[in-house]
Amino acid sequence: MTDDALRQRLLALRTEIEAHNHRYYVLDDPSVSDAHYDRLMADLQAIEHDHPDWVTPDSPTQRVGAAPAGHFAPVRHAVRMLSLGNAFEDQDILAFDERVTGILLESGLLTPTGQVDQADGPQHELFPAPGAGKQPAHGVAYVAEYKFDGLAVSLRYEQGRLTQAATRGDGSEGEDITANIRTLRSVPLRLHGDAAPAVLEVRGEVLMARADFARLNEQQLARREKPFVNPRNAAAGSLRQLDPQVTAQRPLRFYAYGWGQIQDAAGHDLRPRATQAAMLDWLAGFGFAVSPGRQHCRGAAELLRFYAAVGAARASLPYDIDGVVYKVDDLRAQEVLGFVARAPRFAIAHKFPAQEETTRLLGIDVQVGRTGALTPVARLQPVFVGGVTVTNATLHNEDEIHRKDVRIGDTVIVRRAGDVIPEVVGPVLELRPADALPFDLLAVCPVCPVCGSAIERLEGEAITRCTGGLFCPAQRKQTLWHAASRKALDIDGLGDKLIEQLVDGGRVSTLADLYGLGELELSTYPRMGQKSAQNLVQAIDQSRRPPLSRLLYALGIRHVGDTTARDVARHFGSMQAIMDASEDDLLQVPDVGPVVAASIRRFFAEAHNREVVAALQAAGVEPQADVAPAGAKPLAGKTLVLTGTMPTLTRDEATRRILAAGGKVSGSVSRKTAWVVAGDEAGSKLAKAEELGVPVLDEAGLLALLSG
Ligand code: 5U1
Repeated sequence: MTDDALRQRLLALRTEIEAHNHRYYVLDDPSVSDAHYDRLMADLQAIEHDHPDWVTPDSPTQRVGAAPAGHFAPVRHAVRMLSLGNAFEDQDILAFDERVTGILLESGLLTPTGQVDQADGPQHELFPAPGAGKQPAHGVAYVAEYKFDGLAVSLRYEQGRLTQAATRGDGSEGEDITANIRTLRSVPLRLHGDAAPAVLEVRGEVLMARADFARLNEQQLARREKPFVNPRNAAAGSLRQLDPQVTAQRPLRFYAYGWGQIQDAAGHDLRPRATQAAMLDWLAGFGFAVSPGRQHCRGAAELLRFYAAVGAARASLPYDIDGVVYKVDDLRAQEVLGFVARAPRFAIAHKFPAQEETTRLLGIDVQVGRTGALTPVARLQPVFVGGVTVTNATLHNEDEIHRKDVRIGDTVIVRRAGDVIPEVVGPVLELRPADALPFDLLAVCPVCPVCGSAIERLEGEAITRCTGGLFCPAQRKQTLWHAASRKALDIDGLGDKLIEQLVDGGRVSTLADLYGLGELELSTYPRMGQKSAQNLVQAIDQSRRPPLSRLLYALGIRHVGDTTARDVARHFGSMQAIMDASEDDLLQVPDVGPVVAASIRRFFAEAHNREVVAALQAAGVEPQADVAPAGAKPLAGKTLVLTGTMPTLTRDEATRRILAAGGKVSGSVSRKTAWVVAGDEAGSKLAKAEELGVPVLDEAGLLALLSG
C-alpha cells in the first residue's frame, strides 16, 4: 500500500472505531461484535506503530495515553459552573413557576394573554397562543430532565478537539481531569460532523450505571479490595484516580445537559439554537449522549406530573437519579431570568426524598430468623430516609459487617429505596470516633440470644445459626408467621403481635396448635375484638384444605420456596410420599438439586417435624393434590425462565399464568429452557440465554404464548 492509501486507511479506521464507540457507549446500540471492534483497533495500532509521526491525540488508540499524574492541576472555568436551587415540596415548584411567569410577564417577553411578544421575532413558542387549532395556553414552556446522581464536569473542545476536562470545584475553579475523562468512550475526543464551533464547552454528569457498579464491586471483592458504597462514590473515586489506566478500567458514562463557553473563530459568543431542547439536540449531533427521559412540560401542573411519573419509574432506571430538573426552554427567557447567587433563576432541581442518609450507629442487636440465622441488626439514631423514619437497619451477617468495616459508634450511610428493608451501606471513615467498637458476634452471643441453644456456623456458610430449631421461640414465631403468609396458608388476621403473644404465653408451639384456637379464647387477647376473633377462626378453618404445595411451603423447609414446593408436590402427590422420599427420589423432580433434596430429607428425618405433620392431620388438615387447571395447556412440558422487570406483569403473576398454562418456571437457564422472558434490567440470565441460543421473549411475547 502507498503511504497515501495507508493514511486514508488510518483515517477510515479512526472514523469507524469512533462510530462504533458512539453506537455502543452513547446510543446503546452496538452493530458489530467485540472481536470485530478489537480487529479494527489492532489494525489501527499496527499502522500507528509503523508510523509514529501519524499518531494524533484524538486517535482512539490514545484514550489512555497520559502517565500517572502527581496531582490534579487547577482549572479556571471560562464561564462559571452553576449549581441548582433545590426544592422538595410541590409548593416550592408552584412558587418557582409563579416567579418565572411573573418575571417574564414583567419583561414583556410574555403577554398576559399568554402570547409570545412577536417584536423580537421568536422562532418558537414560549407561552403558546390559544386558538388556531391549538390547545389554550397552560403556562410557560419548560424542559424537564433527570437529575443524575453523579459528578458534574465540563469538557472543553477547541477546533473540535477535546483539550480540557475539569470538575466543577467551587464553580469558578475546578480540577484538571482531562487524562481521566479521555478514557471514557462516551466522550468524543473529536466532535462529530464538520459544524463544530471554534470553542465549545459541554457540561454534564459522569456516572456509573447500577449494573456496572454491581459488576465492579464483584471484581473488587474477587481481588480482596474494598467494595464501593454506591455508584456515585464509585464514579467519584474512579475520576479522582491519578493513574488514568485505572480510570480506563472503570465503566463510567457521560451525559450532557448543558454548556459553558461557545465561541466562533473571531472569539464572539454564540447561541446556535433558541431553546434548551434544541441545544441538547445540537450537542447530540456532535456525538454526546444527552439527558435521556427529557420531556416538554407546560406550567407547574405538568412539571409535578413529570415528577410523579419519574419518581414511580426511578427504581427501574439503569442509573441512580436523585430528582428531576426543570428548565425554562426558551434561551432568551433564561437570560432575562438570570441568576441569584450561584444558581440560575430559570432552573430548579426537584429532589426525591433522599434514599441515603447518614446517622450514628448506636449499637448492634442480634435477631434470630425462621431458619435460626443470627442476623445483626443496626440500632440507629432515628433518621428520615426514603420517606420514613428509620431506627433499625439490616447488617445481613457478621462477614458483611467486617467487609464493610462498620463499627459501633460510627457515622454510617443508611439506605432505604422503595419498599426494601433499610440497610447500612457503610461507614463514613472520616467521621470515625477513636472509641468506635468493632463487632464480634461470638463475644455478644456465645449462645442463641433467645433460647440459649448452641450456635453453629457450617463450613462455607456466611451465616451463624441457632441449633434450637422449633425449641427456639424466635424460630417458632417466624415459622408461624411464614406459614400464615399469603403464598403459604394465607391465614388473614394472624399478625406478628398475636403470634408473639400466643407463643410467649405457651398457647401455640407448632403450626398444628393453631387449629385448636377458639373464638372465645382469641377474643381475650389484646386488640382482638369478638369480630376479629371470629374472622381469624374462620380464616384458620378455611386453611384446612390447602393445596399440598402450599402446605409443604408452609412448613418452612430451608431452600424450599413456593416454586420448588409446587414441583415437589406435583411430582409426589401426597405428603406421605414426600416424607418417605429418599434423596435419590427427590432428585428425580425437575429443578430439584442436591442441596434442596438434602434439605427436604433432613427436615423429615427430624422426629419433631414428622410429629407436626401428624398433628396437622389429626387437627383435620387435609392437603389437596395440586392439579393444573382445566382448559388449554399451551405451555405443557415447557420450562421458562423469567428475568428483569416486566412492564405490567409481576413475577408472581407471570409465574401463576405460566403454571396455569401447563408450563414450568425455573430459576436458571439451561439448554432445556424453552424460552427466557426478559424485562427491564434483565441480568446474567439473558446473557446466558444468548450464549446458549435459547429464544428470548418480552412480556408481549409471553402473553402471546399464553393465549396459545
Ligand atoms: N439534568 C440536569 N442536571 N443538571 C445539573 N440539568 C442540570 N443543569 C444544571 C445542573 C447543575 O445546571 C444548569 C442549569 C446550569
